[in-house]
Amino acid sequence: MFTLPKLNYGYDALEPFIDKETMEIHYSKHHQTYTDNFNKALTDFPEIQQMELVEIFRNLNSLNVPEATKTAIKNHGGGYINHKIYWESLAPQKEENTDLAREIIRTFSSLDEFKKLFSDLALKQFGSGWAWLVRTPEGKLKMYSLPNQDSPYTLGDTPIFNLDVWEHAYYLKYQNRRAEHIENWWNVLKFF
Ligand code: MN3
Repeated sequence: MFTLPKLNYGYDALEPFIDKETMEIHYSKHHQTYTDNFNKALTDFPEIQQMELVEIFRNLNSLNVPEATKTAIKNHGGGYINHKIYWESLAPQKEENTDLAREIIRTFSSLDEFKKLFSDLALKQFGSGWAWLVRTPEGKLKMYSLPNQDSPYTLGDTPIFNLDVWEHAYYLKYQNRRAEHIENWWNVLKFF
Protein backbone atom coordinates (compact mmCIF):
# COMPACT_ATOMS: atom_id res chain seq x y z
CA MET A 1 0.00 0.00 0.00
CA PHE A 2 1.16 3.52 -0.73
CA THR A 3 1.39 5.93 2.18
CA LEU A 4 1.33 9.71 2.39
CA PRO A 5 5.00 10.74 1.97
CA LYS A 6 6.53 12.53 4.92
CA LEU A 7 6.70 16.30 4.66
CA ASN A 8 10.23 17.54 5.42
CA TYR A 9 9.11 20.91 6.81
CA GLY A 10 6.26 22.33 8.84
CA TYR A 11 2.99 23.64 7.43
CA ASP A 12 4.09 27.20 8.19
CA ALA A 13 7.64 26.82 6.82
CA LEU A 14 6.83 28.32 3.41
CA GLU A 15 5.07 31.41 4.75
CA PRO A 16 4.34 34.03 3.53
CA PHE A 17 4.54 32.63 -0.02
CA ILE A 18 2.46 29.54 0.65
CA ASP A 19 0.31 29.96 3.74
CA LYS A 20 0.00 27.49 6.59
CA GLU A 21 -3.69 26.79 6.10
CA THR A 22 -3.29 25.98 2.41
CA MET A 23 -0.32 23.70 3.19
CA GLU A 24 -2.22 21.83 5.89
CA ILE A 25 -5.32 21.25 3.78
CA HIS A 26 -3.34 20.52 0.61
CA TYR A 27 -1.17 17.91 2.31
CA SER A 28 -3.38 16.36 4.98
CA LYS A 29 -6.66 16.43 3.02
CA HIS A 30 -6.03 16.59 -0.73
CA HIS A 31 -2.88 14.48 -0.87
CA GLN A 32 -4.30 12.04 1.69
CA THR A 33 -7.44 11.61 -0.43
CA TYR A 34 -5.38 10.92 -3.56
CA THR A 35 -3.38 8.39 -1.56
CA ASP A 36 -6.50 6.64 -0.23
CA ASN A 37 -8.21 6.51 -3.62
CA PHE A 38 -5.04 5.28 -5.32
CA ASN A 39 -4.84 2.39 -2.85
CA LYS A 40 -8.54 1.71 -3.32
CA ALA A 41 -8.07 1.50 -7.10
CA LEU A 42 -5.30 -1.09 -6.60
CA THR A 43 -7.22 -3.25 -4.10
CA ASP A 44 -7.83 -6.07 -6.57
CA PHE A 45 -4.46 -5.78 -8.31
CA PRO A 46 -1.72 -7.01 -5.95
CA GLU A 47 0.74 -7.32 -8.85
CA ILE A 48 0.51 -3.56 -9.39
CA GLN A 49 0.80 -2.85 -5.67
CA GLN A 50 4.17 -4.63 -5.89
CA MET A 51 5.47 -2.41 -8.69
CA GLU A 52 7.77 0.56 -8.14
CA LEU A 53 5.68 3.74 -8.11
CA VAL A 54 7.51 5.26 -11.09
CA GLU A 55 7.16 2.05 -13.12
CA ILE A 56 3.38 2.13 -12.69
CA PHE A 57 3.29 5.49 -14.47
CA ARG A 58 5.92 4.69 -17.07
CA ASN A 59 3.82 1.66 -18.05
CA LEU A 60 0.37 3.09 -17.41
CA ASN A 61 -0.91 2.56 -20.95
CA SER A 62 0.08 -1.10 -21.03
CA LEU A 63 -1.03 -2.15 -17.53
CA ASN A 64 -3.18 -5.26 -17.62
CA VAL A 65 -6.20 -3.76 -15.84
CA PRO A 66 -9.72 -2.67 -16.87
CA GLU A 67 -10.01 0.78 -18.46
CA ALA A 68 -11.82 2.18 -15.38
CA THR A 69 -8.95 1.08 -13.14
CA LYS A 70 -6.43 2.61 -15.51
CA THR A 71 -8.33 5.89 -15.33
CA ALA A 72 -8.45 5.70 -11.52
CA ILE A 73 -4.68 5.08 -11.40
CA LYS A 74 -4.08 7.96 -13.80
CA ASN A 75 -6.20 10.39 -11.75
CA HIS A 76 -5.75 9.33 -8.11
CA GLY A 77 -2.33 7.73 -8.50
CA GLY A 78 -1.29 10.73 -10.57
CA GLY A 79 -2.38 12.98 -7.73
CA TYR A 80 -0.36 10.81 -5.37
CA ILE A 81 2.92 10.92 -7.31
CA ASN A 82 2.59 14.52 -8.54
CA HIS A 83 2.16 15.89 -5.03
CA LYS A 84 5.08 13.78 -3.81
CA ILE A 85 7.26 15.54 -6.40
CA TYR A 86 5.75 18.90 -5.47
CA TRP A 87 6.58 18.68 -1.74
CA GLU A 88 10.09 17.47 -2.56
CA SER A 89 10.67 20.48 -4.85
CA LEU A 90 9.87 23.00 -2.13
CA ALA A 91 11.93 24.12 0.85
CA PRO A 92 12.10 27.05 3.26
CA GLN A 93 15.78 27.46 2.34
CA LYS A 94 17.23 27.40 -1.14
CA GLU A 95 20.05 25.16 -2.26
CA GLU A 96 22.78 27.35 -3.74
CA ASN A 97 24.78 26.96 -6.94
CA THR A 98 23.01 23.83 -8.02
CA ASP A 99 23.97 21.88 -11.15
CA LEU A 100 20.36 22.23 -12.22
CA ALA A 101 20.55 26.04 -12.19
CA ARG A 102 23.69 25.90 -14.35
CA GLU A 103 22.02 23.50 -16.77
CA ILE A 104 18.93 25.71 -17.01
CA ILE A 105 21.11 28.71 -17.87
CA ARG A 106 22.86 26.67 -20.58
CA THR A 107 19.53 25.50 -22.01
CA PHE A 108 17.31 28.58 -21.65
CA SER A 109 19.97 31.34 -21.74
CA SER A 110 19.20 32.70 -18.26
CA LEU A 111 17.27 31.89 -15.11
CA ASP A 112 15.08 34.93 -15.69
CA GLU A 113 14.19 33.82 -19.19
CA PHE A 114 13.45 30.30 -17.93
CA LYS A 115 11.24 31.65 -15.14
CA LYS A 116 9.34 33.82 -17.56
CA LEU A 117 8.61 30.91 -19.92
CA PHE A 118 7.74 28.50 -17.11
CA SER A 119 5.47 31.01 -15.37
CA ASP A 120 3.69 31.66 -18.62
CA LEU A 121 3.02 27.94 -19.14
CA ALA A 122 1.63 27.65 -15.61
CA LEU A 123 -0.54 30.71 -16.04
CA LYS A 124 -1.99 29.56 -19.35
CA GLN A 125 -2.74 25.95 -18.38
CA PHE A 126 -6.51 26.02 -18.84
CA GLY A 127 -8.37 24.67 -15.81
CA SER A 128 -6.60 22.30 -13.42
CA GLY A 129 -3.14 20.97 -14.04
CA TRP A 130 0.58 21.35 -13.49
CA ALA A 131 3.57 22.99 -15.09
CA TRP A 132 6.57 20.68 -15.38
CA LEU A 133 10.30 20.80 -15.88
CA VAL A 134 11.35 17.35 -17.10
CA ARG A 135 14.28 15.50 -18.55
CA THR A 136 13.62 13.81 -21.88
CA PRO A 137 14.88 10.31 -22.70
CA GLU A 138 17.66 12.07 -24.69
CA GLY A 139 18.74 13.84 -21.48
CA LYS A 140 17.54 17.30 -22.45
CA LEU A 141 15.61 19.71 -20.24
CA LYS A 142 12.11 20.48 -21.40
CA MET A 143 9.10 22.30 -19.95
CA TYR A 144 5.40 21.88 -20.58
CA SER A 145 2.09 21.93 -18.79
CA LEU A 146 -0.24 18.94 -18.45
CA PRO A 147 -3.91 18.88 -17.47
CA ASN A 148 -5.41 17.22 -14.40
CA GLN A 149 -3.06 14.69 -12.76
CA ASP A 150 -1.34 13.46 -15.91
CA SER A 151 2.23 12.30 -15.32
CA PRO A 152 5.32 13.10 -17.42
CA TYR A 153 6.49 9.54 -16.71
CA THR A 154 3.65 8.27 -18.90
CA LEU A 155 5.05 10.42 -21.75
CA GLY A 156 8.48 8.87 -21.26
CA ASP A 157 9.99 11.88 -19.49
CA THR A 158 11.42 12.15 -15.98
CA PRO A 159 10.07 14.98 -13.81
CA ILE A 160 12.52 17.37 -12.14
CA PHE A 161 10.03 19.71 -10.49
CA ASN A 162 6.45 20.81 -10.91
CA LEU A 163 4.09 23.61 -10.03
CA ASP A 164 0.55 22.87 -8.96
CA VAL A 165 -1.97 25.23 -10.56
CA TRP A 166 -5.07 23.45 -9.34
CA GLU A 167 -7.11 26.06 -7.47
CA HIS A 168 -6.81 24.07 -4.23
CA ALA A 169 -3.07 24.91 -4.28
CA TYR A 170 -3.64 28.64 -3.92
CA TYR A 171 -7.30 29.66 -3.59
CA LEU A 172 -7.37 30.36 0.17
CA LYS A 173 -4.61 32.95 -0.06
CA TYR A 174 -4.72 34.12 -3.67
CA GLN A 175 -8.34 33.44 -4.77
CA ASN A 176 -8.37 33.92 -8.57
CA ARG A 177 -4.88 35.47 -8.66
CA ARG A 178 -3.00 32.53 -10.16
CA ALA A 179 -0.24 34.78 -11.52
CA GLU A 180 0.57 36.04 -8.01
CA HIS A 181 0.68 32.47 -6.67
CA ILE A 182 3.11 31.53 -9.44
CA GLU A 183 5.33 34.54 -8.85
CA ASN A 184 5.52 33.86 -5.11
CA TRP A 185 6.09 30.12 -5.57
CA TRP A 186 9.54 30.81 -7.07
CA ASN A 187 10.61 31.97 -3.59
CA VAL A 188 10.13 28.49 -2.14
CA LEU A 189 11.32 26.34 -5.02
CA LYS A 190 14.44 24.82 -3.52
CA PHE A 191 16.73 24.58 -6.55
CA PHE A 192 17.62 28.20 -7.25
MN1 MN3 B 1 -2.58 19.91 -5.43
